[in-house]
Amino acid sequence: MTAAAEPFFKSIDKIRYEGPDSTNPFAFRYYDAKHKVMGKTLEEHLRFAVCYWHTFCWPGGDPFGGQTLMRPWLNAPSSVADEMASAELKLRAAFEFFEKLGAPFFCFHDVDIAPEGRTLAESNANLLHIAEKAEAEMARTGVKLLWGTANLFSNSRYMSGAATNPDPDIFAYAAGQVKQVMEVTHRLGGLNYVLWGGREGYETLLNTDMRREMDQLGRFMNLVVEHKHKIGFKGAILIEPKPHEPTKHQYDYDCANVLAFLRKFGLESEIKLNIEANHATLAGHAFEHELAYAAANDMLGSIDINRGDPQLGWDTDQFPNSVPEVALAMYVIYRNGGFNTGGINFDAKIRRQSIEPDDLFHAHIGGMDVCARGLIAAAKMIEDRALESVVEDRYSGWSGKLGQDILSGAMSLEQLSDHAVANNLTPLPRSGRQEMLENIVNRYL
Ligand code: XLS
Ligand code: CA
Ligand code: CA
Repeated sequence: MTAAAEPFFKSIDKIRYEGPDSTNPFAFRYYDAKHKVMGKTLEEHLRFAVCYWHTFCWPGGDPFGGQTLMRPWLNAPSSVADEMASAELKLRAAFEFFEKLGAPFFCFHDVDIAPEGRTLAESNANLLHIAEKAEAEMARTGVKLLWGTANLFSNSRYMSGAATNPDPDIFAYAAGQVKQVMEVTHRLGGLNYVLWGGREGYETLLNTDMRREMDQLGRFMNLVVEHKHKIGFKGAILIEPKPHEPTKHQYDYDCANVLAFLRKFGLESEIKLNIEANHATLAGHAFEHELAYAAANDMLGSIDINRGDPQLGWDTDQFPNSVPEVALAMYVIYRNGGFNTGGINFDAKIRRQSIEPDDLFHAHIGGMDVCARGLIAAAKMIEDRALESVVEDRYSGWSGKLGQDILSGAMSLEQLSDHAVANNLTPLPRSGRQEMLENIVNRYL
């Protein structure tokens, strides 16, 4: 065996389910992949994905300091051959990790898996080379691709946006990058293609033509959808809303904002949403609000379950660790039918002091266990109709004749007024029962 082919996570064996009483830190206590709730296994429901970028590419920096995480594939010498060798080393470590963790899916940006070249053609060739290796690793391990995406924000060419850039050459470069990554995603059997707005936003109106930038972005999204159909990619195209960071104002602020944008450009039946918990927080929403808004508009595609921090002001991308919070999100997702092409991606970073490779396992094991506990609690609430029956009763009037006539358009404003007067309507307020419902939820946690 050559040194390069040695396992990276040498001391770790396959992570197994050992039950709630286990004290083994390298075991699942709740995520029993084959356990069934609501007719499917936890594995089939949750569809966990590990993200390539934070888990294998992030060096541990924060706004005040640089690298803390030392990995053999980071800080590669600058020769092209060495960069490619590092990318291959990283790929092997990544698949070793997915396999040992038992994660069924992964997600990547182009620049996470392959080094950028000096030109688009070189970058495309690098990506294709690594994609071939990834294809072999996927066949070997059975790990699948939840989604691919193009990084249209790190390179300085994108400092003023990609599709919204004032320079059409940059729009063309971004189009070329997305074309290549979508084709690679298709080739790898990816289930979704994600577009996060990166730097599609602005810092100051003093140098920005907002109408023009929105039109550019609408054109870009239409081109992406056209190409999807052209190549026969059957997966879903997803947009990931985020209100700010890195730009002060992002054009894809939240679910409602993205839906309005899609409708303006005639794309609402072509694109769904990838909703991140942390971005909901940054937008001033609860995660479950964003999920419910998407579900109510048939726009729920996939989720990034990483959370923010109540005290820190930047996008901290932490692993989920609160069962009550996650259970409410799970309730909304599975009450609305769960995932189709989507799944639960950990777009999450370990903390920069968690410098041991083992820490990557602790983070993902904890996150998967929290999600499993949340889903098990939510499934029980759904099956018992614990909240549902109260909500149904609250709206029961709408199933009666008056409610149906209003919704069907059978009554005008005048007819409603006449109805209220003629029947001498004196409706009484009814309790919303919030505390009682909160107590019911707590019984399940
Ligand atoms: C950044 C985003 C990013 C997307 C993929 O805040 O969360 O990681 O998920 O480009
Ligand atoms: Ca994020
Ligand atoms: Ca994300």
